[in-house]
Amino acid sequence: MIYDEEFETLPHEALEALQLKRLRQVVQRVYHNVGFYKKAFDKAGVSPDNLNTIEDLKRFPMTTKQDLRDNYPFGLFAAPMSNIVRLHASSGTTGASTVVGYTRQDIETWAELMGRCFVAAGLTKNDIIHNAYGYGLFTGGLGAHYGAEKIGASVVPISGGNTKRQVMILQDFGPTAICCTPSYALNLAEQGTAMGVDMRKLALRVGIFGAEPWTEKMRDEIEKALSIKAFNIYGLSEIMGPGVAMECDEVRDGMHIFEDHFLVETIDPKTGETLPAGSEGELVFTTLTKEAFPLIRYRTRDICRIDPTPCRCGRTHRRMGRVLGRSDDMLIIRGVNVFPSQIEAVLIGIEGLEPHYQLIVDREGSLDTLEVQVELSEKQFAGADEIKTLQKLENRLRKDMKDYLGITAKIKLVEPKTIQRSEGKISRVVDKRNL
Ligand code: DLL
Repeated sequence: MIYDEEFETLPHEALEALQLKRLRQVVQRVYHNVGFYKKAFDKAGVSPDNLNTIEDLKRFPMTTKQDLRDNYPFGLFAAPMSNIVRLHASSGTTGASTVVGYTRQDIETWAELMGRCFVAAGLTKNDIIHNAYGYGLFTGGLGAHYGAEKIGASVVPISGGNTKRQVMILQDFGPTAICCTPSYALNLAEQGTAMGVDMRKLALRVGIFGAEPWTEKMRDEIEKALSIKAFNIYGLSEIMGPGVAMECDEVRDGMHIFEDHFLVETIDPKTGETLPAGSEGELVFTTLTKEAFPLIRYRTRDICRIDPTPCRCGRTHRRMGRVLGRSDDMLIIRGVNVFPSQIEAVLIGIEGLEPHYQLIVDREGSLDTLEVQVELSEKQFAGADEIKTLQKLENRLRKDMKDYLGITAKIKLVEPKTIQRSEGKISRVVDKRNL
């Protein structure tokens, strides 16, 4: 089933013509409404008037997460605050996190695109959707919510957490579809089973999972544990939230990027050069229809490959493969995005600790775990015979990590000079999850 037959199956030439038309509009819009872009385009010697083909976009500068931080919170908005009806922010970040705004029309577009995703997974107004993506500043909850209402389904806005209650609601309300992160789906299955519930006998038949990397092996596990068909959905707050790309029911091999709304390029993350179709590289998006927060050539840091071959389902939009990794050091722990530098900032604020640390990410059962190993200062170590003092320090660090970054971590204080020192490029992260 296809939600928007006309736009999702546009022949290539028509799609490109539409993209060019929209591209010109958005580039004009940012040039005239956002000081940052005017400056950046002028500096690069490009003008919205020189945009005659889509190829011409390559001469325009790229936008990075740092640019977003530098313009925190609203500096890149292209619409006046009076036209903005919603704000979201990327998860797990302190201070200069990424704030995104939406006009009423942006919310409508987003709901439409999420509607496309649900229909691509075979859902209709007869479905009940258990939406366990977090509601709040994170885009997952409300994004999926509006899409579910858009197709007329009944949505259960359960949000994240409170797993026992979720299991009860899954039994009592009989939802036919579930939305959450893949790791939470496994966690739910485990906890439900531990409660004595046969999780394969629920009414669930479809799951829509994203917001963090996962594998085909996890797909198999989830499908078996819940007896459902599992779909991959991709998105990021900066570009819109969930619903930038979605697998189709017919093939489930790659996610169709909604190319009438997002122009995608693949670049070499080291040189910034555009790569030929089908190569593995970093995805770069330009939003074509957003009003409040358009982005031109935004570097996602997500590494993946785009499959340009036609899909059996009839959609003409190209498909992106699974996200293979990131070109920066951002970690996604239980759906929360966090940079090691943010953890460092928390450590530095605590007396008695040194900024020598190592992060060990692992998976216990289906849940991501983070252990922070951090060195005590010499002075602290010398006077550390009091276990109570050390425990206090550990608790303080655990609490600060939770308060500032939104993540729960295991803390291990280690002796001075025991953490390996850099001999060039330091790797502070040991990721044992094998994703
Ligand atoms: O995670 C939006 C979302 C919500 C997508 C619900 C899907 C479902 P952010 O918090 O801004 O937004 O995180 C965006 O998450 O750049 C990827 O690195 C990663 N990511 C998102 N979807 C997938 C996926 C939401 N299907 C960052 N596979 C992105 C792998 C994903 N990684």
